[in-house]
Amino acid sequence: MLCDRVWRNARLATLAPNRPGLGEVEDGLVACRDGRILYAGTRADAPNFEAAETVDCEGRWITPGLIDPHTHLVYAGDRAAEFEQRLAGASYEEIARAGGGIVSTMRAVRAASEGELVHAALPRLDALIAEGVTTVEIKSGYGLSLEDELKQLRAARALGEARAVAVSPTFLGAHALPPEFREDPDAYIAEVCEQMIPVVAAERLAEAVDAFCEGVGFSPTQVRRVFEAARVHGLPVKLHAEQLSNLHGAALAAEFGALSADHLEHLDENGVQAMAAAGTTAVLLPGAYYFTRETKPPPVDLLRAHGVPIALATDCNPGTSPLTSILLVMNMAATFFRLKVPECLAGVTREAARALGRLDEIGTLEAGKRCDLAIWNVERPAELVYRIGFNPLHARIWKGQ
Ligand code: DI6
Ligand code: FE
Repeated sequence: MLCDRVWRNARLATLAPNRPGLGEVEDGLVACRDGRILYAGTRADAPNFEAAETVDCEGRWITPGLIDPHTHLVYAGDRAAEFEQRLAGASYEEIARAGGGIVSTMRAVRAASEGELVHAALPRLDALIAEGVTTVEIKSGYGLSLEDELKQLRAARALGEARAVAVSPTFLGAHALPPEFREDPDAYIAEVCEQMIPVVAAERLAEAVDAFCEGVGFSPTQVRRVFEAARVHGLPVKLHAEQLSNLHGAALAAEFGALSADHLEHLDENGVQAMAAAGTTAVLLPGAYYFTRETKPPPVDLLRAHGVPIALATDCNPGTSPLTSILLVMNMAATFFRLKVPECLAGVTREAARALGRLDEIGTLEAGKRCDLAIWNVERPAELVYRIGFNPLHARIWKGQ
């Protein structure tokens, strides 16, 4: 059988569903044609491939290319000074109320050009790529005006053109209240629903709509309006829910068939049940948990008991998770949230793909999917979760290259 490339003499963590654990294959082989996986499995069962190029993996492990399904990668400026204020005793909410927080990043983003946003975000994207990330979700939400939100989404798209990585852009206009709407938050929500979402949808600048459902963000009633507008324009939704308090955002998201509900430290069993019934993925963000010194972990046992898929992400953002290591995310999820090794690896591959609504395209090593691979210098997959601050990536393949 003709193909472009074969990776042989490899051990595979296929993450294929219906297989236990990591779907491991000893003496495995991956064949690629036209950027797609033609075959991934044992050498013994493989057809005879005639490949233009054959790569000997020398026994290394191959996983699906890693996926970061929740980031705010596109922003300008930094918030290191606020970090110092927090070290001096100020809380995240106090800083936000004093005009810092998300609004200070908004000012920096508004002042930046699209090109400057791309330039600022590239080192963060490159850090993720260096750890085997082949797909990254990127949210807007620091422009908070039509023009500036569009600029952020265009910068996200440009990042995907600048690097060999797939970008999945999300519109997060309802992230924070811009100061010009301080007296009338509902008028800002109207702007998001009536001015921004229609343009974002028409210009195909986002694949989904997100919101921040929180005391310092928007109320469930306001989020509902955003979700209704998204539905009218055919965009799936996801939600920052139950991060600092329980406003029952996850159940609201589930009511709209959300792709995911994210954070979830304060989620209760009703919310878990609603997510399970709707097929909504839980995206856990241990970087934000760590950086804000949260002490209440998300209800992982309940998520498991109800069969809610669990994904993991960096939440890379300047305020609560200045983190650009997906490997460290896995380690933190294991240490803080007690996820098992297969759950951690599935969380940044198969379940992350599910959270993006792209499981038919990426996230496992299965024939027909995009040939996105990460090849690792490890003896066992647990090393990818166990080590702290060490990157054993040997090679990263995107679309077969
Ligand atoms: N939750 C978060 O943790 C970030 N956004 C959100 O909705 C915080 C973003 C920031 O502080 O800049
Ligand atoms: Fe976030």
